[in-house]
Amino acid sequence: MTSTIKGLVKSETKYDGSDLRIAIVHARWNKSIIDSLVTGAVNKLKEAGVKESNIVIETVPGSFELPLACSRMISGSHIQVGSSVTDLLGGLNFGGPTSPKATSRTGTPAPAAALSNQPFDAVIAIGVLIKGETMHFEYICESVSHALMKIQLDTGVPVIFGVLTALSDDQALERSGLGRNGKPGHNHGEDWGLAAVEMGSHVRRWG
Ligand code: DLZ
Repeated sequence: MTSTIKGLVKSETKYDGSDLRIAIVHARWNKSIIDSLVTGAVNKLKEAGVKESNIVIETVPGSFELPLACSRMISGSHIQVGSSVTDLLGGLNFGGPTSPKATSRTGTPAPAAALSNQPFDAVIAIGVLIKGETMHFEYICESVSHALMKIQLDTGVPVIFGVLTALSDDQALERSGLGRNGKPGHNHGEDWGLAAVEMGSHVRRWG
């Protein structure tokens, strides 16, 4: 077996997400890869104890729109934005239209328990940028990564960098857990879910 020095070492601390409220903002470009990453992140959030009703999901067209959405999610977290993951389960329809109020998939109001005005402890920004023939990729990667860093430093709310910057479809497939050539790859969305719980817990402790 080959060993590698690269990658994230699992934390020795087990972080408890049961009191955390987490937002996921994801782009819809390259959606099959996005869906896998979002599912990975949600699975790890729930494994760490984050309640479904405290996971709010918002979508934007492309990665370029992620910073503004994250910023507004943080500043407006006292109002209802996005959809609670509770409403999206049973089909994991993460790409649906955003709604100003959490509503169920049948259009009826979500149960009161799904509504919270607790500020977000962390926001996970998820996008998949795949290099094409123009300079689009470089401009978007550069501006989005800088903007997301600025938002977390300006607000003090952790913004998890869930943007894959892939040079090929294969790289994106491998890093989303969808795999290539029969190998499953690693779903980086799982790491982002864990990072959100760890950073959200740290920030609460740091005050
Ligand atoms: C325009 C564009 C291109 C070419 N590629 C991607 C991509 O690979 N991943 C992604 O998330 N978004 C892409 N976009 C869309 C931009 O992010 C943005 O949505 C539009 O330029 C509108 O502002």
